[in-house]
Amino acid sequence: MLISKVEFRNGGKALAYTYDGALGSAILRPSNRHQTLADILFADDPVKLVESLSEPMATMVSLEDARTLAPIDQQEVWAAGVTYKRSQVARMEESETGASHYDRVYTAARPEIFFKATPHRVVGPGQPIRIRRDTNWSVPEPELALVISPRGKLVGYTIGNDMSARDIEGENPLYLPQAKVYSGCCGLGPAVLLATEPLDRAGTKISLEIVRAGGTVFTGATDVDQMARTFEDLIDWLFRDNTFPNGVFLLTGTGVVPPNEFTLAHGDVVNISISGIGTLTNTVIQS
Ligand code: DO4
Ligand code: MG
Repeated sequence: MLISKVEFRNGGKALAYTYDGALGSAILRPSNRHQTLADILFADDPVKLVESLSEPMATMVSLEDARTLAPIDQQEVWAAGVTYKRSQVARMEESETGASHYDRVYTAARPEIFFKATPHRVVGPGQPIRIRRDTNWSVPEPELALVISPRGKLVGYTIGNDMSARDIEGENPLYLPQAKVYSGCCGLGPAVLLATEPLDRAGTKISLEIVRAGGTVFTGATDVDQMARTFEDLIDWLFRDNTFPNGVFLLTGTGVVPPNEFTLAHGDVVNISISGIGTLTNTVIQS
């Protein structure tokens, strides 16, 4: 079951769900206790709750007139890094001074985990995603994002784009927060897939397509099984000496990196698809 946030032309917002695509989408009736995405996602049994709040099939609402928003309310977004071999190799190539840090963290017990975004820095499907004004080498990072409850329970998955300025990070690893955290630096959406059963890691494909002036200039793909860490391990480290009263999103690292001569440009369209979740599409701006 997929849960999304939608906005109608008249500005009204609602939560919606989709069952396997086949049944179409339905709007969730808000109740006094269930208004936000967190109210649904962090409930004891989200599927049962959604079923109890959903309009009967006969009154299903068409979502054609609605636009999908990023599936986030008050949560912070964090990110894990160098969890795929491809990311380790790319980072070692780009780094002028810090290559061995990436090498070591790939195999260390403690993963790299960094703060990525607050909700106001996150863009949803169809919204412009930004490259920094002071970078000449930026890439999107297509990542599986975990949705985690305040108690540290994995409740769902969505698509994340961990936009990165490779020249800034490469100049000095201490510049990582500037390479990663800025206005419009993170894409999320289009929907949260509820984690009702363990994810089929080998069968979950993450693909990236970058389109420029109508033509594809890069495609790449990986599957979640290429990730060197388990979700449980990453969540365990994230929650050490940290609390997340509103829950948290955790991007799990990239396994797809365009070649070193490639940089995103203003006007590019980034499509990130993950099996079972959908496609997150954003146009890139640099302004
Ligand atoms: O080490 C820097 C960031 C790594 C990252 O974002 C990734 O591997 O996805
Ligand atoms: Mg990343």
